[in-house]
Amino acid sequence: MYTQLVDTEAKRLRSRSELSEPEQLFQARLDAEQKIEPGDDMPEAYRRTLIRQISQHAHSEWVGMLPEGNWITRAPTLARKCILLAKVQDEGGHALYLYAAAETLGVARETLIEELHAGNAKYSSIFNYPTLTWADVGAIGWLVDGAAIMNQIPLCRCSYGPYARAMVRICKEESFHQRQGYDLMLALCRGAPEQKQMAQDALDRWWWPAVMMFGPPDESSPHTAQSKAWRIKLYTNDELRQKFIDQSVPQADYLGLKVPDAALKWNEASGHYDFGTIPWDEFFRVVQGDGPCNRDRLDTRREAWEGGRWVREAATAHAVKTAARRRDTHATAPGSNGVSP
Ligand code: BYC
Repeated sequence: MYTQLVDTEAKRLRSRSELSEPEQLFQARLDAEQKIEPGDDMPEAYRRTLIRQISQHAHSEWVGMLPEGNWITRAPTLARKCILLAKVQDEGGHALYLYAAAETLGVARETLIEELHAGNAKYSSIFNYPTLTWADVGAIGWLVDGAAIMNQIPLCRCSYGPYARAMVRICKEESFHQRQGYDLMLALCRGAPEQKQMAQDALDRWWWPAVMMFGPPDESSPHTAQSKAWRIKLYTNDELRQKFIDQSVPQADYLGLKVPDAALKWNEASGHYDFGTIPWDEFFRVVQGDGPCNRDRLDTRREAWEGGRWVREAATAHAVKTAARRRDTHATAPGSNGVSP
């Protein structure tokens, strides 16, 4: 019934008058800020865009457990270990809500995971960088979760109901993650000079990758215009990036750390920070699979999937047996429709 709304050849958003009648009706629902639910009629391109974005988001959470998980055994105190363990478990939970949200669009979780393991699915570029010191755990919480919240708070109001609802809980947890990261950085910055230096080194390495998490610049983002029209995205990549920089620079000042950007300067007229050249070549290299840890991340996920196969099989067998036992008990219970004792 629907034709594709995006002219992918020209990357041009079709004007309202070019839409078919069902497409116009669908757009009117979005413009009225109505939520779209799983059983609703929707253009095929809207459905595919959501599967693409939600599954990439789920994979990011899933792979995103690895850089920090690497530090659980080496956290410096019991309290820090418990906090980090809880945070990494949360990320696993986020992946599960998001895979479930994607499944409401008619795609199986196993198919999405196979695509990830085959190297055909994207996940956030940020997780292809190594965590070299304990301070990296702080930098990830502060900057990576900080960037994630900036991007994800608007998603709580996006047009697809299951995605928007999943994001509400995810954002609450991300907010705790961001605070634990900043608290960790603060402890290091108030500690010995060597600890402060470790925090500065982590900021130097994570700043630009975090700035690039928001995606390519608006002029080279193929999906933003259509995703905004569909109210999947409420802000562009550059708008969110600017908000993130404006929020993070005073936080770095408070820590007594220097953001590694010589061109960074408050612009009184615009009310925003001006910033230097973003290393986009690096971003595209990482997204295309050639970052410092891309191969390692996928190998680890594949090994975990294979290593956990017996657990999935045992859990499934247990569920089948339990269901059969429940059916038998029900069938033989007095007053049931089964055979009376
Ligand atoms: N990395 O037209 P664009 C977390 C791809 S998890 C890799 O702007 P769109 C956390 C993009 O997919 C954080 N690829 O696309 C977890 C597209 O490729 P395809 C994850 C990227 O979708 C654990 C192409 O570039 N957050 O916070 O309109 C521990 C063109 O881009 C990236 C989400 O997933 C990237 N950074 O906008 C701690 C949020 N950026 O599909 C923390 C939900 C772009 O054409 N997702 N690409 O092959 C979104 O909001 C949007 O999908 C994006 C990209 C803003 C990311």
